[in-house]
Amino acid sequence: MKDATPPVAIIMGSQSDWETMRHAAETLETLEITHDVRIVSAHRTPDRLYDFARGARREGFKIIIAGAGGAAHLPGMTAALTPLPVFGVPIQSKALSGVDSLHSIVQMPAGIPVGTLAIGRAGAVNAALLAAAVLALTDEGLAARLDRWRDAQRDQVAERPVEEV
Ligand code: RP5
Repeated sequence: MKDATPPVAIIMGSQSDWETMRHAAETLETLEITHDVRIVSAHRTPDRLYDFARGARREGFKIIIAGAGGAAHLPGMTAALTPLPVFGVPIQSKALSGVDSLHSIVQMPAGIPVGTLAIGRAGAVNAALLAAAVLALTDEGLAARLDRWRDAQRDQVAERPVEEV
C-alpha cells in the first residue's frame, strides 16, 4: 500500500539551497511532521514545477514551503499554480546577500499570496513553524508538541548575559 502523502512539501530551486532548507526539514522533524523534499527549479525544470504545483493538492499536500535564491520565481510561480498555502524562503545569495531573493519572493501582485519569511536559516526555521501552527489548528497532538517546543525555547534564554571567551 502506498504511504499517505505527508502534509508538507519542501521544494527548492537547487541542490545548493538544501544547506538552508534543511533547517526547515529539521524543524518539521523535531515536531514530528512528515514531509517530502524535492528540487524543483522554476527556470531549469519548468515542467517539473508545473506538474508538481498543479498536482500538489490532488496528491494530498496541505502546505508548501518553497526556497529559492537570486531570481527566485519558484514560490510565486508555485502559488500561481496551486490554491495551497505557500511559504517562501529567500536563500542568502552570494552576489546580493539574499536581498534579490527576498524582493523576488515578497513582491507578489494582489491575488496570488506567498507568505514570505526572512532570508536564510531564520526563514527556513520559521516557515516550518508557521506550517506547524497552521496544521496544529486541526491537530491537538501537534498543538501540544508546538507548545512544548516554544516552552523549551523560552527556557533556554538566560536571564542575564555571560562573558563570552
Ligand atoms: C536559484 O538559483 C536557486 O534557488 C538557487 O538559490 C540559485 C542558484 O542555483 P545554483 O546555480 O547554485 O544551482 O534558482
